[in-house]
Amino acid sequence: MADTGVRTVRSFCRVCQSVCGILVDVHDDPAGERVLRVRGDRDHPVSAGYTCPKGRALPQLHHHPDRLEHPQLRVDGTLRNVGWEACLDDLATRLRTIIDSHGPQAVGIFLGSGIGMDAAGYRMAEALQTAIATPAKFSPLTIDGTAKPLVADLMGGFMGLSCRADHDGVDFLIYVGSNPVVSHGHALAMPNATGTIREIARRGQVWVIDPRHTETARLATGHLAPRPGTDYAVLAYLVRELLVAGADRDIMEHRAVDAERLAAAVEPFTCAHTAALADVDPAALIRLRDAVRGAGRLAVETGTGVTMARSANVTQWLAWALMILTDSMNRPGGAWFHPGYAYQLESFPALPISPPEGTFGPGPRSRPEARSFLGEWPCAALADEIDAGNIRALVNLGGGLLTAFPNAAALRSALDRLDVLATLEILPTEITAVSTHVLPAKDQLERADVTLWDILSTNVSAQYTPAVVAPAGERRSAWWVLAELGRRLGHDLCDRDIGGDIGGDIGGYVAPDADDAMLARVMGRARGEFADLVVAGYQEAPRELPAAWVEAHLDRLGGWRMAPQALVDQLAAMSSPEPLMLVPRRQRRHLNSQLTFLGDRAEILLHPDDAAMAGIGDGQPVTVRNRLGTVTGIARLTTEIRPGAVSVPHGYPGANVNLLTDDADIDPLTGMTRYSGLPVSIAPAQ
Ligand SMILES: Nc1nc2c(c(=O)[nH]1)N[C@H]1C(S)=C(S)[C@@H](COP(=O)(O)OP(=O)(O)OC[C@H]3O[C@@H](n4cnc5c(=O)[nH]c(N)nc54)[C@H](O)[C@@H]3O)O[C@H]1N2
Ligand SMILES: Nc1nc2c(c(=O)[nH]1)N[C@H]1C(S)=C(S)[C@@H](COP(=O)(O)OP(=O)(O)OC[C@H]3O[C@@H](n4cnc5c(=O)[nH]c(N)nc54)[C@H](O)[C@@H]3O)O[C@H]1N2
Ligand code: SF4
Ligand SMILES: [Mo]
Repeated sequence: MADTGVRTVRSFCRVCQSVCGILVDVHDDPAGERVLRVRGDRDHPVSAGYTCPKGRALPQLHHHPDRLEHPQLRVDGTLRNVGWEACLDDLATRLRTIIDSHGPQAVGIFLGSGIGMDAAGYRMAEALQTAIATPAKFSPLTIDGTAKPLVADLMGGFMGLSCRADHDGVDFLIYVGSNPVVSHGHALAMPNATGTIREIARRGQVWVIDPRHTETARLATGHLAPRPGTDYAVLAYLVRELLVAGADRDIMEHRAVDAERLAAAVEPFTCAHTAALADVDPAALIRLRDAVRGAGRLAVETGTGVTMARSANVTQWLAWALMILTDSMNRPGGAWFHPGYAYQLESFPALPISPPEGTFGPGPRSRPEARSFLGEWPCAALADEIDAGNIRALVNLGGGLLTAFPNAAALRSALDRLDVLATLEILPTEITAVSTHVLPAKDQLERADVTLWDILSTNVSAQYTPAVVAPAGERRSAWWVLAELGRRLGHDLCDRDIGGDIGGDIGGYVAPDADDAMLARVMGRARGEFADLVVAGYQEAPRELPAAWVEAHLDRLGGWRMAPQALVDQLAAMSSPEPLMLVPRRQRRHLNSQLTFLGDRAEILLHPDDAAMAGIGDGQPVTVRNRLGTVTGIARLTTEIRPGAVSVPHGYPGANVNLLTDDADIDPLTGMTRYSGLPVSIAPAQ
């Protein structure tokens, strides 16, 4: 190896939450390190050699010619390279002035997907937000899906119940509005989803409920294509039928409360009513019902097709109801609850039990109807809060904002009103272009890291990677940038608890390359020693199923709450779907607004009948329209999508679907934006 100058570093990919094990080949050239290649690590205990095109593109991302290298400050309308001192001094002075005259809530913080995969950076961002004491915290929670924690809270009395299929044992798996073959799972890490799903379909049944015959549906044993947003009806029908016959008696008697109210709520969902509402063949519904009745245990996995719809909460509720009624919760062959690796839920003497009406806090002043959920404000309220003059500075930590938030046109003009827009990024974006401060961060190959979202894993594990290469230019670790900003605002963040033990020895100033010291603190309360994780790269603890801590929690709860009133009310208020509705979808070679240079295009999938009615041909530009705006992409006519659904991907600055999404259209319980099931019209592009 030494003679070729090529070394191989074992790491893990942090483009998405599947955190595949990778081997990175680096050429140590006197002119600088060159990242040559990323390939799958066959010895990795979870991903076993799997990678996708996004992970394999890390060398291209790292060496992207536009990568940010220097802190920039807007002077007289132009971004200029200045050193860290000048940039951070200016930023801190301006934030201090804003806080002094308008209060801490005038500073908003967005913890975007970019910092979401940077463990020390993310924890330091939380510490900064706590130190500033601003309630104006935003994250992808309210633009991705709030239904999962909400339903965990309302039905299970604890938001931290993170439920997922027991892939090793499940013989009957239903996907609703998720396409893991492309996405690798929603709120669940599925490297090599294709292999996992094939295996389950071989030994049992996999059903996909999706308006599109997706890549995942192609591997499934059954597919149902209801009209967008009507999945709740299909699940309500299954729950209704199980309550008539097939529900587990023992569970009904000892582990479930309010079953009568659940039965009353789903009573209207007869086969005929459901078939008409969802526009599916009644015979297909009966086949699915019979399969469910015959299955014994099962698991239902939902994705963004569900969590972004108006019916998000009720659909998630009924998915859980189905798993509870079949005695699948906390059972092999059903679903399990992740206890956490960096934190350990089973070590709590008693998990807190939340009130039946849920847990919410006060929201932003400009949007009285929007509440805070999980300590965050709805992303959909950001533009209004800026327009109202309540938020005057925004710290954007690795976020796409305009391609991610609803009503991009309104947000764009709101951003122009800000006194301060500071963006921590690795590449220039349409947000850095309008920022007052641009803070260049190390990319994932330039920093050591651990798996922050270990609860999304399919097992109880953690990973560590060293930095693969040295950072170029003046790029710094996100945690260092935030700690230095905090220090200038009078907060010693390096001395704070950022997830682990308060390390006595690294308070005060910390060298910018002390990534490992920060990671040790992030992992301070973890199951294994950080020093051992550094050596091994991967640590795993046994998975307990059934888990005693879940049963103990249910004992204290008194059984699953089968019919939370808020959800019963939302179900009763559901209205009929519109004739033509926009639905979201992920594409293989980009992640949200990232990696669009790999060649994915804004292809809009249309059923040939819908296209013919609008006079649109295959491969022609099509304009999708509603009262807010238009988005234009290339039409692809295909019978893989059902009539009445228009599938539009997101993440393209030049074909931004968020010109159509409405920041006023939020879930009244949680503030989640509606991105799925928007009424639209289509026409050939002018
Ligand atoms: N209409 C519509 N809107 C949607 C969605 C949809 O389906 N439809 N999906 C929603 C979902 S699920 C989500 S999660 C959000 C995502 O929205 P965002 O959280 O805004 O995510 P990205 O667009 O991925 O932007 C991430 C940014 O981080 C930067 N970045 C990459 N690596 C690093 C790094 O190592 N450090 C730092 N500091 N930055 C880095 C990238 O360059 C990129 O600009 O969008 C939501 N918006
Ligand atoms: N390649 C790639 N991978 C990604 C991402 C990416 O951008 N690209 N993004 C990552 C992020 S941030 C997230 S949150 C996850 C999301 O992961 P998933 O939720 O699995 O996302 P999708 O692959 O878009 O699958 C959503 C499916 O819902 C369907 N759908 C739309 N509307 C409805 C509806 O009303 N009912 C039903 N039943 N189905 C509907 C769509 O047709 C689509 O097949 O993916 C992650 N992984
Ligand atoms: S699925 Fe792809 S993007 Fe996600 S971690 Fe694995 S290689 Fe990276
Ligand atoms: Mo997401």
